Amino acid sequence: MIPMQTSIPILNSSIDFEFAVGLLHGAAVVDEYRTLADLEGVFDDEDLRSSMDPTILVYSVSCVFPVKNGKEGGLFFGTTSIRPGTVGDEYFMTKGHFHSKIDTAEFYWGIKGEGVLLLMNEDRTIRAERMVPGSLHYIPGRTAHRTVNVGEEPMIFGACWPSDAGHNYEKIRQEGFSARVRRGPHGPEVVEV
Ligand code: PAN
Ligand code: ZN
Repeated sequence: MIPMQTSIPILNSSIDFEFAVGLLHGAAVVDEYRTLADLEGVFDDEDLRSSMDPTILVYSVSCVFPVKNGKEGGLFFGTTSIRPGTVGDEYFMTKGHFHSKIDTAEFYWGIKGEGVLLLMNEDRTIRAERMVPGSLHYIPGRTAHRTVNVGEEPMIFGACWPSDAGHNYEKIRQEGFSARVRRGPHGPEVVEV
């Protein structure tokens, strides 16, 4: 099969997007990496996390920012790859955030692997959506979002969000999510806390 590839001319340089695998290539692509060292307080068993190899990669994000951060009316685009793994029985996951401009929404879609998307309202009611290749997820405004890799391979998903959304990590750092995703005897379990 010929891989689907799209070229987006952007900021006077071209970006190639390999849709089937979510890979972005080009001078304007910004890559960020989150290792266990960057995830203090994210997992329930903080003592275990801090005793593990801090260089272990948990997830990476490749983004394109066609307009200035904070500008109204533009869109940002990124793919996230969460490696397989656990801290104790809790699966590797993203930090998670509300958007700073809290009413702004976002689309996610599954590209590879198996995941769980946790969606939490401001009143801390939570729901979970299963992420698989081809699944589509609308994250409404005022909703914190975190993704969890519950499979044995990297879990890759795409995201598109408004360029003025911003990321509020602080509220989640202080209050956490009201559910955790753990490896249970019969597979992943979403456990309310
Ligand atoms: C995504 C996330 C990405 C990494 O692009 O930023 O998956 O998750 P954290 O930002 O929570 O570390 C997104 O939701 N953008 O708004
Ligand atoms: Zn977001």
